[in-house]
Amino acid sequence: MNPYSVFLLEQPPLPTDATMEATVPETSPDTAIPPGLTLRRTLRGHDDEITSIAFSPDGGRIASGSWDGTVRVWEADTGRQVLRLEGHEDWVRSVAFSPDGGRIASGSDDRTVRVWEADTGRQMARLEGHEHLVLSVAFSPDGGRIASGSWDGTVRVREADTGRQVLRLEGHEGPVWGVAFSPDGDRIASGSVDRTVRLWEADTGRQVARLEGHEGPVWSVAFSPDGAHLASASGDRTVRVWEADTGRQMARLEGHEDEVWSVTFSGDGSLLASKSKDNTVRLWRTGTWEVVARVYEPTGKHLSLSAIAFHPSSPVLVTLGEEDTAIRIWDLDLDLLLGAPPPVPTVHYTNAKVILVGDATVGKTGLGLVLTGHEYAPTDSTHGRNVWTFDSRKVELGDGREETRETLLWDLAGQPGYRLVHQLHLDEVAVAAIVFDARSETDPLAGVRYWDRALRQAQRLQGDSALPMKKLLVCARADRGRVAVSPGRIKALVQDLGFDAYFETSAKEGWGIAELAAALRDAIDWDSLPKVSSTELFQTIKAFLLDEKQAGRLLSTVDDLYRAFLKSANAPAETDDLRAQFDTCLRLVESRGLLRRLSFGDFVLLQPERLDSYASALINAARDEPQGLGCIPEEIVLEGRFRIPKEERLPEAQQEKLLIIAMVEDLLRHEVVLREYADDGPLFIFPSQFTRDYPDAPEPHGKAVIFDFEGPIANIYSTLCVRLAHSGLCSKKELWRNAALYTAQVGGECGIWLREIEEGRAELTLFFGDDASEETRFQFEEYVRTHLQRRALPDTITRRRIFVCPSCEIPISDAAAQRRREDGRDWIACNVCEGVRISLLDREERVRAARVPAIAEMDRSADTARDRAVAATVMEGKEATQDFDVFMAHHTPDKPKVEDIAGRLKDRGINPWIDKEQIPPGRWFQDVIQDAIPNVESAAIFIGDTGLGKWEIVELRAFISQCVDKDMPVIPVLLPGVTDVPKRLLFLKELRWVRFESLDDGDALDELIWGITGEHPGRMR
Ligand SMILES: Nc1nc2c(ncn2[C@@H]2O[C@H](COP(=O)(O)OP(=O)(O)OP(=O)(O)O)[C@@H](O)[C@H]2O)c(=O)[nH]1
Ligand SMILES: [Mg+2]
Repeated sequence: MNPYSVFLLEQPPLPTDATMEATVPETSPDTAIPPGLTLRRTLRGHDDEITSIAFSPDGGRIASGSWDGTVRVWEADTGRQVLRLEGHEDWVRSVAFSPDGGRIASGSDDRTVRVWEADTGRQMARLEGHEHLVLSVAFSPDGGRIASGSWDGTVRVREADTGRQVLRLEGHEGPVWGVAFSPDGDRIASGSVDRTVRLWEADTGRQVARLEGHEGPVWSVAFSPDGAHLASASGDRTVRVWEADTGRQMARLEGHEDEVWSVTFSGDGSLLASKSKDNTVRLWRTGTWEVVARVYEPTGKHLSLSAIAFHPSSPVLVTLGEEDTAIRIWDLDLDLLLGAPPPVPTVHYTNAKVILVGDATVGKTGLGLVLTGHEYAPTDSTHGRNVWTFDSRKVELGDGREETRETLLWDLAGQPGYRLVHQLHLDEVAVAAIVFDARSETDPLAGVRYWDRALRQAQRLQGDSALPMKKLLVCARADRGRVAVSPGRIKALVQDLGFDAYFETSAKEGWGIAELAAALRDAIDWDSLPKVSSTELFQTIKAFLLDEKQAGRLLSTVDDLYRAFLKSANAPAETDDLRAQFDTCLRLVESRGLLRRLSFGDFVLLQPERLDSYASALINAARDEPQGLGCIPEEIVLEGRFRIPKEERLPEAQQEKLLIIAMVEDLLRHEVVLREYADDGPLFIFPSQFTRDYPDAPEPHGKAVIFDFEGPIANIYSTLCVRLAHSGLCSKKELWRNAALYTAQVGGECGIWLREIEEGRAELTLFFGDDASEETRFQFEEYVRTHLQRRALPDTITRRRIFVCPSCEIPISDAAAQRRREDGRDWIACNVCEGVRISLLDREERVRAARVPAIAEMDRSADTARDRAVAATVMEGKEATQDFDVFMAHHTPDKPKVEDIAGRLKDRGINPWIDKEQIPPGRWFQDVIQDAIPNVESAAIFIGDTGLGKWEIVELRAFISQCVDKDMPVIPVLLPGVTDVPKRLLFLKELRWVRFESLDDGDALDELIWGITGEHPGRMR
């Protein structure tokens, strides 16, 4: 969603009165009113676009909020405007009726929620407290409370009468755009830019579930009337339907061709309506999730996130019409909508992902081949991964519908270098087969535990919406001789790790293959997997993309791919929407891991597994670094001067460069690597690939706390090293394979030492220099603990405090310390040193000024450092592909300021076109623009206190109209010192502008980035 996109201003005239009659769109099959809907009435009156509408509980009235700052109340029957609620000092974004119809709540950019008497329009309350825009409001079903979601990332729950805040729901990592109460009032759902939906206990504010799955911001959430389901609308162009109890994702609705802005259920639960930026409202039949109607409703310039509403009890729908300036009331013919076959056929499918994991050379690829119907053939070690179709069939659903069930088999390379990388591919797995080699000379079962833990950890990261996963244990290459492990040990392992079954196989001889294939098939619980509703066109595009992939196409621009699609055998005739549909499909296929859009140059990588092979080669190269420091200069990396198996190397240098940049971006994003400046330029450091051992182990001086945990150790350790280095609490001093030493900003040393106890289980010892303050120790430990809680298996983490005599450094036994503490003593005498008392106080007890640990701050600082490193890499890609994001138009005297902002944009990975916009003497401004326009995605017009210089109004208008033709956002930017758009440029006010209070105004920069990319940075400050 880009709030800055220009849809108006096709011609230069100054803005006119918004109440004008809108032109009736020409009727084409796309814009015609679909059968089953009758337009009853259109309500007009707001002075600007409408953002939100709500029906009163008796269906008699409609409330609407608008950019004009007012809430209006209308009689549904007559269309008469009965009230105009004034008081908000900024745009109104959301409205809600109380369940008894007596009150209306509204949320606004003025950071308040107001409560109004619905009959008289009297303002009853003004609820303050949110630290930023209020984006959504909802009444509890008993009318006693109001929940509001805000840009500040919180949901606040307040008493509707007194305004007293009763709960503050914290957890989202970005603005909260959607909030809803469950019909029984027990739960609150919220959706955020952080891509999650969360469920909270309405009484206590406890977060009960985190629903993961969306790949874009969540703009709106709605419960079904029976409370069983929850729907969410997202910038990823899908609607998802979740089981409200369990958080399981039930359905994924594809079809919209742009961001989906709002969802709501009809009063009887039979329909779900969704509104999208693609200028349509779609009605879906619940349960079967078929589109039963598609209404053409072009949107306005701005976001409208609660812009559809059903009558609570009658078949009536209201939408926003005339580019969000009017309210349209529709009568629905439910018999027709629900009874007749849908006008556009919906394609139903379900995907299942089956993975083969295990150590290198255990026989995964051999199995993969024969399981997918290929002949057995000897294979080399895999680089990256293979993805095969294991099974694809159509199933009758009984009600005339048919579903395609497709199972993909992923064979992940097992070499150690991939362990870090594969952790990223273990999501949404329905069945995992962990493979081991019967005849391994060492311990054949060693890798099994590792992969089991890695899978469990990946499940955990997917929150409460993780799929239930079945696990099979598979012994491969059994033809090579008797299994070197006793049946008893295998049985114990199967029980211990909760495998669903055990198989002995030989791909070569075909032993056990049919049984394993049948077991894999049976293990898929199709009903538990999200059902996808999609369109035939999307299926055609997807099939084309997969064909291109199969044919070995590697890297292509979206344009080239699209052109190839148009020429392909099954391509439909080109329409205005086809390109948008194609782009949407690219995203949908990407979300299955089958291709990757690069963050620069409009490129699509059709073989994303190539990223894995390069990543693994790089990780190995770092490990082989002669000094054992796990690092490698950026320059060498970007030029591909590290060892890669010959058959894996891309033949073409330019393509390789782009691939490497994308690969580094991934590694930085996942914090597998640190980017640091050394004397001779930036370096990449892989903490997990250090080979040097920590010399002071096993007894580092100042041992204080030991954590014991299970999980993917290399990942946990390297991300901890990376994040601590960027936490702002301390800076990195030295790294070893198994230890890291930091210096706290306020002085004092802190260290971690890792000891692997067995595969997947480790001990992490924290130690401190004598000069480390209590507060530093406390925060350091808190940070490590939080990190482990996030990344290790939570029920495996234990903590032990070590008490050491300050004089002789001999530790006190755990039992002794515990006994003393149980006896109520906070000290113990040293056994060795006469008269020395050892304090037994721990953690908070020792920190006198018990300040809340600044974990959130440290986290933010680590996130920022990561994002900067990622941005620097993305900029490399943008430079290599001459990919500019924004044309920075400005007047020469403002250049220093504009350059300053340009620099800040670069730090965030946005590539500005700044050096080329200088208008050489004698050249028409128009010509320069002509050069720039094809190369940029958006334009920012900087207005300083000296005005616009050469920017003459006519030219500016011409420029803007060109942007309109290209559907390119234009963002007027007011530089510091300018408080308003100058009079003679008043027409710029039609556009949404950004104002910098000072050059380091972070909010303004976020807004500008939002305008440029269409994606809100989603971060709160
Ligand atoms: N005797 C015998 N050899 C096999 C069988 N399956 C695979 N192999 C051979 O064993 C070696 C390793 O097998 P792969 O399937 O490539 O091993 P992998 O688990 O995919 O290993 P990575 O790709 O490195 O993770 C290869 O030389 C295969 O040809 C089998 O059933 N019997
Ligand atoms: Mg293999």
